[in-house]
Amino acid sequence: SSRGAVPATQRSSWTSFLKSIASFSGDLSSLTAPPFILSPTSLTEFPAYWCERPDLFSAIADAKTDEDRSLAVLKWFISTLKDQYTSRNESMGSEKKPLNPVLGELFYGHWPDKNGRGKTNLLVEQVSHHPPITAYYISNPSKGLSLQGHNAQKTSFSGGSIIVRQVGHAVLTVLLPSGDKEEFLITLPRLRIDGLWYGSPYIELTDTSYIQSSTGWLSTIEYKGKGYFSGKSHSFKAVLSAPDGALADTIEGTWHTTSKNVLTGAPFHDVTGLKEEATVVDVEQQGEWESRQLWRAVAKGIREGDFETASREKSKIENEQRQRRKDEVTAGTKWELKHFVHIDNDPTYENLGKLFKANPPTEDAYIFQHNPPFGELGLETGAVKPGA
Ligand code: HCR
Repeated sequence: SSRGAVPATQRSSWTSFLKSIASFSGDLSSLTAPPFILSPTSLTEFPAYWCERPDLFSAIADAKTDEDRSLAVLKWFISTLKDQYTSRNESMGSEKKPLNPVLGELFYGHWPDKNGRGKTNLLVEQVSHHPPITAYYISNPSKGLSLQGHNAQKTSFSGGSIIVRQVGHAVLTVLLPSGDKEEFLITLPRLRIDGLWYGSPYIELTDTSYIQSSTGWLSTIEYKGKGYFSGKSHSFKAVLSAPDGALADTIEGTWHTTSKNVLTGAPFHDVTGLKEEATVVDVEQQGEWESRQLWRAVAKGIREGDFETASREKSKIENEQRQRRKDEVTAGTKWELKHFVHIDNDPTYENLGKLFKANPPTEDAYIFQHNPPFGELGLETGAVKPGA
């Protein structure tokens, strides 16, 4: 059968790559893939997808009731999915294999204040290399909003697809005008990567994810592909339930386009409009640990089709990392995280997770440290250099 998207010269290497994923489960990032499937972007850039519609994020702060706030959070969350899971297909033709971040890699950005929405800051740190774990802190201080989370993946292979279970969660904190704070525990959907045989991978979301508010309101989001609900790919159905468990709202649609409220028929989310990429300082101005500076030569090689250079530069980075780890063992020291502290059991996950019987019942977390110059208000990306 046709393997349309695989360049003729890379067919056998694509076949061996697929064989190696089939016989392997765990950390996909360590497998060598043929050039046509490589992306020049590191996974540390991905947390930006949480905020590429900054108006929807800031709107959370404007909701007046607990119910409206939970709906605003749901709307923002659903509206991030297109950017999180289909944007590589749009920008690069298919899902690609992102660069595997090194321990300590950093990514900073922001979305400027516009029309009173406030400035939104993005801070990302790679907190583990094997397995890859990425921690992030996104904040809109003028609106009293912050999102803290981390991401890791457990992968397996089934029926020709890669199944990715996302490990990690996010906590959204809203400072209310009353001075109280409301917290939302956000769990993440499961992914299936289809289209592998043809060399044009794309994501389908499956199973269920939750958004549990500390007020008791709960969104349960079910994901289905072709052949379910509406029969369309990227379908979802979200149910909002009140603290007493009563059904309050049902939303249905496709997460990469639009949805509507099933009870009232009112339009709910709409991501057919443009997204807004984070403002990031020019690579020339970035510090050596900042993602685009760190991967600069590799990314250039991939973009220009000079894969020899790309792979030589990648080996340089990897060898340097190995040497660092060896030196640490010799010196009896340990790599220090810059912005986060690791905790084994996240109390917010445990407490809010109980309300919807989260599985697993506990998870670890990386807690953002409000240290100057990267304390919330001092987070002026580009104005202060990391380590300065
Ligand atoms: C699975 C994946 C790396 C992880 C990516 C995550 C889950 C990261 C967190 C973001 O919030 C959302 C997200 C979106 C991506 O779809 C997902 C990536 C898709 C592919 C990549 C694999 C490690 C690479 C597999 C190689 C294939 C494409 C040949």
